This record gives sequence, structure tokens and C-alpha cells, in this order.
Amino acid sequence: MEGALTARDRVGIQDFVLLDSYTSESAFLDNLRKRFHENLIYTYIGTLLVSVNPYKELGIYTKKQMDIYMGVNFFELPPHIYALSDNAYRTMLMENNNHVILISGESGAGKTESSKKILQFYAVSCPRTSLLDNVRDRLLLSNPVLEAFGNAKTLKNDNSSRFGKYMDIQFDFQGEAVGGHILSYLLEKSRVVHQNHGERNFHIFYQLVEGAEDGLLRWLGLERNCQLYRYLVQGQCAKVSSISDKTDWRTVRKALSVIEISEADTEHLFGVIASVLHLGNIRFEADARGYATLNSSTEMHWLSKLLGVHVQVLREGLTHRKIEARAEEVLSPLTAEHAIYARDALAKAIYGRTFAWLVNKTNESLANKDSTRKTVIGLLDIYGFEVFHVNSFEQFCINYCNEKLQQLFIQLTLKSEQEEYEAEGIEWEAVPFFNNKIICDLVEEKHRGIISVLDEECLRPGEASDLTFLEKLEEKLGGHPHFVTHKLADQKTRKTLERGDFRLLHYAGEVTYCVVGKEHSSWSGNEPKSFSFCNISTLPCSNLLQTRCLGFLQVATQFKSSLAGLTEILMSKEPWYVRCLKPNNSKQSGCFDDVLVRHQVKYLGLMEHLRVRRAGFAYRRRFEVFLQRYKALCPDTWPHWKGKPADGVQRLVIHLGYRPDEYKMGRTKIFIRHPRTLFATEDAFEMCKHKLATRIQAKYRGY
Ligand code: AD9
Ligand code: MG
Repeated sequence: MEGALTARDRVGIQDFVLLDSYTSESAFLDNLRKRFHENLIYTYIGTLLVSVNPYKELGIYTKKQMDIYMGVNFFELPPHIYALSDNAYRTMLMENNNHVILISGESGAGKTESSKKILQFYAVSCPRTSLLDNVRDRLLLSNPVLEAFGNAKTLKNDNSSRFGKYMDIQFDFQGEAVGGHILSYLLEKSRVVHQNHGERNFHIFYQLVEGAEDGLLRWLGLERNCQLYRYLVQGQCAKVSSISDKTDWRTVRKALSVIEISEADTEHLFGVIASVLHLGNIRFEADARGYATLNSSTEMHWLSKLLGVHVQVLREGLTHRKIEARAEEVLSPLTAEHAIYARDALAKAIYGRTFAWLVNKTNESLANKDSTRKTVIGLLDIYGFEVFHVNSFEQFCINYCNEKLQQLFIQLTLKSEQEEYEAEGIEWEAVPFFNNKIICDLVEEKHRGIISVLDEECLRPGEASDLTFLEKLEEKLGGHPHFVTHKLADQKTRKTLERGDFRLLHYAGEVTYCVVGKEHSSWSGNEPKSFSFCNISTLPCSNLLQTRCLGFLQVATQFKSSLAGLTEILMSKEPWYVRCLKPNNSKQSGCFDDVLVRHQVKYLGLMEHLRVRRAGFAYRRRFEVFLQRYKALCPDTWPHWKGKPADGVQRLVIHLGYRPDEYKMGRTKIFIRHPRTLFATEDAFEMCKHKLATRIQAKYRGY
């Protein structure tokens, strides 16, 4: 009938590999858009899951849906995050090895939501064979707690992760979720003391002020009014329509008790959080010589009470710094401006340590104490790539982290995949792709990378400044195709760059980083400038801070090595990928911005991935492994194959009726084009096992 749409026209296809014009970006986009408008947010590229944030509840995450996807082969049902979760889970059990689900995408694309859906799937639908029900609750409720302390409203996302999170979910041999472990990466502590316009501090502060019982607030010396606290109002948006701080407060309180944080510890925890608010309200005045004096007696009283530190010690600590000179400690007074830096540094340090403590506590509660072997599924949910009007050190770290993750993806899916075909002698037409290693090197290379230069500059206290840092960068990196400054830029670009900026051409787009601190606050006349790159190194440390200045210096270097550690963890596991896309920049449902989505499809390397997938092979197994598992399916290979493993595999697949275009024999491995071929073999294997078991039982029963 003319005008009638086929189902395929309407809902698109569920695996891009089956797309007719698979090299066309427009066809790719058409398919995504069609599905998005039908509320079909998931599409596969082979076993990779593409997810488009719907910005609305779709009713597809129910227990019923979980049951539908449990134990069903990947391609038998519409794409879903549960299908990927279930497949990772079953492969883990079958192959008795560790897996990891890598979730990526820019800020607000839906990574954290995805990771929560996966965790829920495991916690709710995996078998329950023991009495470990509370482990599942703890796994689930660790989320609201860490989100309250580690997430915040930004311009990109009302619930933006401000720390990187890697979580292992541990399973016993029966497939029951029995424990977990969390690693956290670089929390954006500067948010504690400063938020850009339209952004908030970490959720927990607002939850506490809005939600805490009157008695608790009184005990903490707080009032139920966010506007009274300097650290809460710089972004001028303490209230957010999509967030109910009161309800979230109740959830967090309950979650804290489920993850076994005692009442006493909880009280201390909120004491520390409240102390940060009091600290933010402390004001300094300059005496005749410009030195800081303090007259915030109410705040000092509460700080002293909540932190358990004598007022006099606090006072000295906030207005002086300790200098170690020839085995002697000398107190030297701080100027009013430096005292503000020191106050803020203290607030950030207190918060950072509290967060670390909380992650530790959560881990204690998730730990599985029995020592039997566990396999794990890791979940990686980091902060997404972000570009703001002004980008500082924090964005630099966040975007570098995303760059590393993209590099890992390239390594595993595009580079090594193609190298493997070559090594195995499989005929292959190379698929070109942009390798962002050049940008990772630009940031992290020894001696000439940005981080090294930053470190070097920071080790020259007194002499170094933001500007000398920038000059050093220009000297070492001038001419690098992904690095530009005002001085290095051509005429046209120069107009868009200020003298204190440098610009990186990241895989996901250009970002201009501000090296020199910019004035950001209209709150009070004597607020400091925002932390810039080198400023971090020249900060005067209040003598309340045990961390010596040097500790601050290598934030970036520490981050670099913790990311190297993370990469190692991820590389040691079988990877699965969820690529999250953001449909529009206004957090709206039903709106699909073509230009924005096309850009993400491009930089995430989805087209290249599709081409490699389409021309390549979904599965590969070493001959020995393949033969060992399936030898019972062929009389020639059962019970033992005496010849070369490759010949045995050849005999086996011919017996199974594999068509020549369905597989290729490499040098050490068999390559199978479509998952469904392997699934069919796996089904035959299950049947065979079943028959064998019945036969053995019958024999022993004497029939
Ligand atoms: V960031 O890098 O941490 O700033 P994420 O984590 O990628 O970012 P997040 O998962 O927090 O983004 O998603 C942003 C918002 O989109 C959520 O708060 C939800 O309101 C919305 N969202 C995301 N995924 C889904 C979904 N599958 N269904 C419904 C969703 N809403
Ligand atoms: Mg997130």
C-alpha cells in the first residue's frame, strides 16, 4: 500500500552492522533519529551498545524487563542495557574470567544512569543462593551516598559526576553477587569553595540544609537557609527544579545506615560537612600592615565544636603559616588575601578527605570476607568530556581522563583488532581512524608533556608563575598540531585566544584552558581569584593542613599515575562498551539535534567501529580453547583429537555445517563472523551436555 511504512522504516534497524549503507554517516544518523523518536534509545554495533539519553522515564527498567532479558542470547530481543549486562554476566560464568563494562560519552549523555541500571540488573535478577540479601542492598545504596557527596549540578547536567568511579561487582561460582569494591578518581574539590554561575556545590550540602531535622541543624549550628552560606550561593542557583533535596536527604540517611555507617560516624560526618559551611563564612580583615585578622566569633565557635579543635589553635592556623627553618618552626602571619586562600584550601582538604573516608567505609561494607575465588564485572563511570565558557585545571584533568579512555577504546577495538587480523594472516583491508594517542602524549609525555612542565614549574616556588608556565609550554610544545596559545596562533585564531590561555584540540573538540586565574566572584571584595594552574603550587598552606605544599603540586602527576593504574585494571579484563550520546544541549526530551549527535558519532569513532565490525569478526577463540569446549559435538573430535588443534577445529566446524563465509581460520585462532553462529554452537553444546547427563544418570540408575 502506498505510503504505508514498514516496521523497519519506522523503527529503524537494531544493529548498525545490518545497515545497508553502512559507510554513510547520514544513514547512521537517520537510523538513530528514527529509533530515538520511537523511544528506542538503544542500538547495537555488534556487541557494542549505543545509547541516546531520552531525558524522560521510558518504563523499560522494570523487574519484568529484567526477567525477559535474563539468560537470553544477545540478538534475540531488542537492544537493551540489560542484554549487554546479561551477556557480560553469562560470558563471565561460562569462561570463568573477569569482565569490564566501559561507559563513555560526554557530560550529561547518561553514563551514570547506565551504570546504575547495570548494577540494578545484577542486584535484582542474579540468583540468590545464600543469605546475602543485604550485600545487594549495600551495592545498590552505595550509589545515592556517593552521588550525594560526589555529584553536583553543573550547566551540562543536574546530576553531574564530579569524580571518576570504577566499581568491581564480585560474583561467586554460582553467579551470585557477593561483594564489591570501589575506586574513586580525582574529586573536583574546587567546587567546595567556588561554583560558576548556574552551578551548585555538591548535593549533600543542600540536602543537609534543606532536609535535616531541626534538632540536627541546631546541633550543627546551621540555619535552614542556603542563602546564608557563602559556599552555597556563588552559582546563584541553590534551588533546582529537577532536584528534591529534602527527599534525597531521606534517601541518603537511609542509605548511610544500610552501608553500615554507625550513628556516631554519621553525626561526625555531618559535623564535618557543617564545619565546611561555617568555614566558608569566615571573613578576614587586614590590619594596618595588611595581615589577616579574624572576627568571625560565631563561626569560630561552631568550627571549634564540630572539628574538636581549640579556638585559639584554629585562629592561629587560619591566619598564620608554619615555616620550617633549620629544624625550627616559625609562625609567619598571612596577608588577608592569603588567609582566604588558606581558608579555602582547608575547606577543600577537609571535604576531600571526608569523601575518601566515605569511599573507604563503603568498601568495608561491600567487602566479601570469604576467600573463595570470585570473578568480577567492573563498571567504569567517569566524568564526561566537558567544555565551559571558562575551563580550568579541573576541566583539564577531566578531559584528559576522557582522552585516555578513548585511547583505550581505540587500542582495543580499532588498533589491536586490525593488528590481530594481520598477525593471524586474515585478509583485511585496513580501516583508517584518528588515533588520539598524539593528544594523550601531549598531556602526559615525560619531560615535554603538559603535566611534566607543570610539575617542573611548581618545583620552583617563588620563581614560577602562571605566565612562566605558559612560556615553558610554548617553548616545549610550539608547533604541536594540537596545542595553541595566543603567541603561537595564526591571525584568525589569535582573536579567540587571550594571552593567559592555551587551547587543546581534543579528540572531542577544542577546549581553551585558562592558565591565569580569573576574577569570578562578586560576593565580596576580598575574594581571591580562582585557582589557576600554577597558583595551586604557590598557595600558602595554613598550618592546620598537615599536607605540605608539595602535596598539592603533583595533583596532575598523581592523577596521571592513577589513570595509568586504571588502564591496567581495564586492560586485564574482557571489555564491553556502552557509548552514550547526548541528543541536545538543553536537557529536553524528544529533541534530536542532528549537528550535535553527528559530532559525537564522529569523535567517538562509531563509524570506524562499525566498519571494522562489519568487515571483521565478532568472535575469536584459540583453536585449543574452541576444540576443548565443543569437541563433544563431533564424533571425529570426541573424546580426544590427536592431530593438530587447527585440523580438529576445521573438522569440527565442517561437521557443524559452518558456511565458508561464516568463519576464517587464522594462525592460532578461529574467527567467527556473526555472534549468532557461535550462539547456535553454544545451544547445540548445551543440548549435548543435557543428553550426556541424562545418559549418565540412566546408566547409574541401572536402566
Ligand atoms: V556527567 O559526565 O557525570 O556530567 P552522565 O553521567 O553521562 O554525565 P547522567 O547519567 O547523569 O549523565 O544523565 C544525565 C541525566 O539524563 C539524568 O539525570 C537523567 O535525568 C537523564 N537520563 C540519562 N539516562 C537516562 C535514561 N536511560 N532514562 C531516562 C535518563 N533518563
Ligand atoms: Mg555521571
